[in-house]
Amino acid sequence: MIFGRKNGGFTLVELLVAMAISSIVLGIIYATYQAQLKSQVTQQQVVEMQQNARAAIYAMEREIRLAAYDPTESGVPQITSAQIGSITFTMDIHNGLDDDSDSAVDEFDERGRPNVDGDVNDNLEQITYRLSNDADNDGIADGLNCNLQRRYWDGAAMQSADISQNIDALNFVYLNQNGVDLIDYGLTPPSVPAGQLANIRSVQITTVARAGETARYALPNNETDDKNYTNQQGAVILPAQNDRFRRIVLSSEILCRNL
Ligand SMILES: [Ca+2]
Ligand SMILES: [Ca+2]
Ligand SMILES: [Ca+2]
Ligand SMILES: [Ca+2]
Repeated sequence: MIFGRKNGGFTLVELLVAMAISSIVLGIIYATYQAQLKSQVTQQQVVEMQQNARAAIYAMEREIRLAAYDPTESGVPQITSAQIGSITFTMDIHNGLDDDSDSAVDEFDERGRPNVDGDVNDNLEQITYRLSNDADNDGIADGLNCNLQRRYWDGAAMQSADISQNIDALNFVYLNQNGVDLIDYGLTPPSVPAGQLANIRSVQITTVARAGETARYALPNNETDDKNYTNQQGAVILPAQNDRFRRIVLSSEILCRNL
């Protein structure tokens, strides 16, 4: 006879079995919870990476479309530098004057038209897009800590702001009216020769963005990123990194209306 039965309680064996079962059940619940949490975090990372990459492209699209904007036909605004990993351009969108003497520069006249003056020395009239960590200017990040950087003239000094994080590659292709790539790939860094800058009619931008910069953001199941990322011309702009990060490539072509 088993001692426990006499008291209507549990035997030691029954208790052990019950404990084992409940720990298995708890284990399954925990594993399911962990898996769900992980897939949720992953989805969130992917969404963040996509939003981040789109924001980068959108910001550049909007502003590069204005490159060389020259409402007074002064001939001054232009693309001043067209490299594989950066672009610098000017435009005449302000005159920097305080017309009504209220100590604030007036960006528009009384009829709502932009106040322009045929020069490119006013606020936001000179812009550069480049990577924040790319000393050799090849459009490939020199390390994991690399963002899309916008440099701008504020009317008195150059300023810079990082507008999109974790950008591994930023690639420009400059096309003439026949769709021919104007970059001389023999130059260091590859760029459009000065004499060809005025022939640029459209710009293709391609970015490769990465999700996160620590192992926490790694791909599942020991996967590695062995993809070569290419631009619209089929050229490799970021060779396979063979690390454990997730990446996305986005590309856009901008017609420069003012060129
Ligand atoms: Ca001015
Ligand atoms: Ca004013
Ligand atoms: Ca101006
Ligand atoms: Ca580089």
